[in-house]
Amino acid sequence: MGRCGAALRLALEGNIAVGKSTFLRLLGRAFPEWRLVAEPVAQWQKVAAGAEEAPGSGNLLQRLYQEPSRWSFTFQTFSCLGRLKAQLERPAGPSAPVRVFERSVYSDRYVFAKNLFETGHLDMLEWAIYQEWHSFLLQELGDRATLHGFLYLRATPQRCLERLQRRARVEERGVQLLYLQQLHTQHEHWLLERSTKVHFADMRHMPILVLDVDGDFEQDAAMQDILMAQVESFVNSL
Ligand code: UDP
Ligand code: DCM
Ligand code: MG
Repeated sequence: MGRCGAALRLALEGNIAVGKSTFLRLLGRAFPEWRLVAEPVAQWQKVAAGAEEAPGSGNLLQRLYQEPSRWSFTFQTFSCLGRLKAQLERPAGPSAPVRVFERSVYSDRYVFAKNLFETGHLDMLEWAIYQEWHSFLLQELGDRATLHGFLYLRATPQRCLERLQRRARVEERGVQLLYLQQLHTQHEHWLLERSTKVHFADMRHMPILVLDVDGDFEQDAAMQDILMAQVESFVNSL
C-alpha cells in the first residue's frame, strides 16, 4: 500500500439494491483484515417512535416512502447522523489497514437529498438548512470525516429493480423504475462525469474505482476474482 501506516477509508457507493451489502461480504472474505461497516438500514427500520400509540404509523424507512414530502428531511438528517457516528467510531482491537463503509455522508447529500430536493420532496428551506449543517459539520471535522476513495458499483436501473424485487424489503415495495433511474443519474453525475457541484475541496480529486456489476457476480466466482483484484490494485495505488 502506497500510504505509510495510516488507515485508508473507502466508501462503497451505488444505487438501491445494486449489490453493495453482497459486495461487502465478498470483501470480507477476500480481505479478512479489513473492517467493513454495513449501512444501518435495520436501525431505520427499527425507529418508530410513538408506534405503540399509533399502530401502523410505520418505521422511518416506511414513512419516507409513504409520505416523502413529510419525512425526507427527518430521514436524511438521521441517516447522515448515523454515518457520522459510524465513521468517527474508534473500533476496539487492532486497527484495520482499510475501512470500507457502505455509502457515506457524501451520497446522502449528493445523491439522495439532492434528488429529493430536485423532485420537490425537500423544500428550498429544508434543503438550505440541510446543506448548512452538512457543510459546517464536515468542515469542522476535517480529516476525521475525510475519505480516501470511492468504490462505485454500477449497474442499469433495470438490473437494480430486479435485485430490489428479489430482496423484497417490505418498505421498498412501492419503489418504481423511475426512482432508480433518477438515483442512477445522480450517481453518474457525481462519480462518473464528476459534474455535480461538491462543496469540499478534497472531494473534487477523490480517486474513484468504477466496477461494472450488471452481471450476476453473487453467483460467479470468476467475476468475483476479477472484482476483488480490481479493488486490490486500486487500494495499492492510493
Ligand atoms: N444480488 C444478486 N446478484 C448479484 C448481487 C446481488 O442477485 O450479483 C441480490 C442479493 O442477493 C439481494 C439483492 O440482489 O437479494 C440486493 O443486494 P444487496 O442487498 O447486496 O444490495 P444493496 O442494496 O446493499 O446495494
Ligand atoms: N436511503 C435513502 N436516503 C439515503 C440513504 C438510503 O432514502 N440517504 C434508502 C434507500 C433504500 C434504503 O435506504 O431504500 C437502503 O439502501 P440500500 O438498499 O441501497 O442499502
Ligand atoms: Mg445494503
